[in-house]
Amino acid sequence: MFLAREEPPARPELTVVTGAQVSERGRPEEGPEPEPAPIVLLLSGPNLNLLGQRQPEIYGRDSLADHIAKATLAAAEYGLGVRHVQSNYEGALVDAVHEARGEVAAIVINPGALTHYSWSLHDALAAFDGPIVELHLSNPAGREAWRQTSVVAPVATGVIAGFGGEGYRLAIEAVASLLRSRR
Ligand code: CA2
Repeated sequence: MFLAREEPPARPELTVVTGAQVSERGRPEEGPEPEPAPIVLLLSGPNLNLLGQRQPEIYGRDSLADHIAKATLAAAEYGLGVRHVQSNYEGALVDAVHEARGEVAAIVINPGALTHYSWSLHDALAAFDGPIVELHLSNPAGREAWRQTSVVAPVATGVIAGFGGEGYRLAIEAVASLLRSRR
């Protein structure tokens, strides 16, 4: 089948294929299967679903959805896809890390307050093979003493903290660079 610009395609995902040889299965007949975009799992811990509603002087005015949208756009620039999971339950986040194993290229995690005491999240992340970026909107090192310990940091590749929402873009850039250097 040959799709020309003026011929409306039967399937919306074919709209980007203009003037190319396309098989009945909807992919170019020649050349290898296109590689699926590597996925970055964004994990958000307890209370982050309330971002933008309280304490804007610490966490900013943007909602979590705003941050994820920006991270998704930044990831697309590097040919990366994004999956996002937010939970107020430690076990759900542990499950999400387990499910990421072998499926996801990298993890960016803002564990919320779990940062400071969740050894189960620490252990789950330790069993993940790809790069892990620990991300915080605020800079916990400059806040209350109990926030100054991270049990996640020892199993993270690196930590980005204190840059507000800009941290999401920085985290994606870090992950893209780490994945490039692994190739
Ligand atoms: O700075 C960060 O990103 C934190 O991970 C945010 C966590 C906090 O426990 C960490 O120490 C640092 C908490 C996020 C709670 O955010 C709220 C936002 C609005 C209303 C209530 C909580």
